[in-house]
Amino acid sequence: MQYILATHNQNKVREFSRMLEPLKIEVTTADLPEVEETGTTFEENAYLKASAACKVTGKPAIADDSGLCVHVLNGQPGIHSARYAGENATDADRIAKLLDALKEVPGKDRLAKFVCVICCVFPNGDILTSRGECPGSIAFAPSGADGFGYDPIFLVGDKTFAQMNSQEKDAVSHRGNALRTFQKDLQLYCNK
Ligand code: ITT
Repeated sequence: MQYILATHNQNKVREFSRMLEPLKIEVTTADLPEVEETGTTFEENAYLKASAACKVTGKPAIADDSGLCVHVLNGQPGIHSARYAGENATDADRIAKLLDALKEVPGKDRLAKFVCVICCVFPNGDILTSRGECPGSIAFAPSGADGFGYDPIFLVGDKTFAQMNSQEKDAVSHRGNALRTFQKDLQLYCNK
């Protein structure tokens, strides 16, 4: 069966493609309209994106809603991570804004987690939802050249996500954890 990967974020496409490869399911992108993310949770927004893509294409659709939750900022930017510094801002703008918000915060209080919720909606209305998290902390300055988004300032142990190679990131990341659960759920669903 062919699945539509309902995202406009090419970095997510790259991570999904490399992690879904062993699953032997055909995943493809499509030219999809932007969906307004009006939900108040990662779960609601992932469902909005997946259900809209399923409706447009008539195929099962997989969406990812993800973000960075900083404890001392009461979980912000959270579901607003993509637009934290405004509509047309760059990754560098978002990172600068977050580092500025934390400039008085000492290392021990810079705890954060990345969250990823994957939702798959089938044409018959069935829904699979998987959540993955990755605990870490926010660095004082960006380091590393790999990855995307907030990767240069998200520390797991002594390395940022942007200092890890793709296998290292996938092994611990929120998306890796969500995808491993999704993989098991999808297998169970398909064998029902
Ligand atoms: P789609 O909705 O089209 O999938 P998006 O980028 O708008 O793309 P989200 O609404 O889920 O997706 O926003 C997620 C944001 O959180 C993303 O733009 C990054 O800024 C950040 N983010 C998510 N996963 C990340 C990761 O693995 N590394 C770094 N930043 C990440």
